[in-house]
Amino acid sequence: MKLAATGRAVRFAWIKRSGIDLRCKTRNWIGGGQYQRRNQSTNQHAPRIPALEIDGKSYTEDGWTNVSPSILSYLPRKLHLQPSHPVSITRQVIESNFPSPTYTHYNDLHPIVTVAENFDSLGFPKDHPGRSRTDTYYINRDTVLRTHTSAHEAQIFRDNKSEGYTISADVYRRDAIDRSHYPVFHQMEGARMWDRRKVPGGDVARAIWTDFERLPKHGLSIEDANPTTHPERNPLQAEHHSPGEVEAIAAHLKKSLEGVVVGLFSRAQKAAVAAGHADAAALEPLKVRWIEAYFPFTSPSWELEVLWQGDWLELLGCGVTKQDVLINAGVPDQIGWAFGVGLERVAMLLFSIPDIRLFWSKDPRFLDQFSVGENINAFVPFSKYPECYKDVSFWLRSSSSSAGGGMRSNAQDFHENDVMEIVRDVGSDLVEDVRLVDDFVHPVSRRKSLCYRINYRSLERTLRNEEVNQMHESVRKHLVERLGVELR
Ligand code: FA5
Ligand code: MG
Repeated sequence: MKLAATGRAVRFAWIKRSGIDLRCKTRNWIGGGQYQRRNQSTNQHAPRIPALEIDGKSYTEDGWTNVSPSILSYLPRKLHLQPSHPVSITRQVIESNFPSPTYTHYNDLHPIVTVAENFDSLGFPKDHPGRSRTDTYYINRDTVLRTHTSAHEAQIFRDNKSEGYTISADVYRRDAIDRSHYPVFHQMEGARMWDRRKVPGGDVARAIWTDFERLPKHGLSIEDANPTTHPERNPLQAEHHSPGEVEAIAAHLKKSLEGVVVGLFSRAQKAAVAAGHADAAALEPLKVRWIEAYFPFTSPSWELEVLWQGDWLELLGCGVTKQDVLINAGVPDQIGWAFGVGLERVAMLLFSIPDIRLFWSKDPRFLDQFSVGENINAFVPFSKYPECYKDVSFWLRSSSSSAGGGMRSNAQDFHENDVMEIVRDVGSDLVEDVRLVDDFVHPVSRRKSLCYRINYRSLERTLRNEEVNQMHESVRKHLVERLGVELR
């Protein structure tokens, strides 16, 4: 991969938002977030190492840095802590299934973590795609915006304050743009451990089954077609756990999470009936299923899906915590489970919120619809404003040029998330979705052409034509400048 020197000066912009200091440089971007400061040959100043200052801490920038000021501006929002925000209400309802003192609730852990915390401590292979700069926001080579709440697992296991915990937090991923994807969302992590040395008679499976019996019962029938472990697809950690121990952990994990889902949706259904808009779908019995999954830090692993508007929707991932994570965290005698649930995913179902961008709205017509209480009220859309589609077509460069110019969007290293990032930087929440609508390779030149359709639509007002045109022109300009593509 190449670095560009496009010859623009490095300037500093100061962004101050609700008590957080985001000192960011406007910089020369290249796709994938690579950039390089222009060499200052005038020698008026001593060479300065570029740095980002965030929350009073300074982070050295390097060739890995790909966070933008617009992404950093989300750090202070913390929707999971805003009273009466649907993300926060969802958090509180789920937390109530995991009461203290068994569970400690961590809700204010800082989003900037080390690569070691986010990936290494969890056993992510070095070539795992989650580590790539097309998927993850890097502050620098060693530091990222957490991509999941699991980034804090190892530290909390090490602190060992209670048998269980939940962590709720904002997480950041470079991703597609559509109604259910946003580069910032919120997760809740949960874990429950049992210490072999502390359970009666050292019989950890029996202790877990005893705790299992104490969990609230529910009458929901849940599809769970697979065996607890499968030698290839979902293996037992045979060197650490007996089959009986894993059966007990899996049963406790699944029943705990089924309790969460049943609790949440019975509230939503009650609310729908109370509001008088209980249509057939709202009253249908809830359909839930367990499927096998893979995570580097659990085995066996599962996902819980809910049937929603005719499709299976993934709500959470979970599994039996890898013993290596616990050994490395200095608690080798503990065994147990962990899960991670997407709070927006749950909130969208619960409150019938049709577009993930709405969570970030400061419009009182959105925010005033929700309050903390026994019941959950369905969101009443204020209006659907007109959409405005615009296409942009471009050629990727046919070959990489390592010298001079450093344009890097040849077909090999082009990544769609770079387009998404540019559109997001320019259009912010005024873009509803971005889709690839055409894709072909020229038969003679072998150059690749792509056409993306951008749907501009505000959730709060009708956009003016000229404002859409300006945004679209700016997207086109940035595609050329940052990705080195040739517009068609
Ligand atoms: C994880 O992030 C794991 N850390 C979960 C985990 C924790 C597994 C502990 C095992 C033990 P995943 O990438 O699937 O897994 O995300 C978890 C949940 O976050 C998903 O099930 C979904 O509900 C939500 N989620 C994931 N990506 C998005 C997105 N782009 N927008 C909204 N919600 C998302
Ligand atoms: Mg998943």
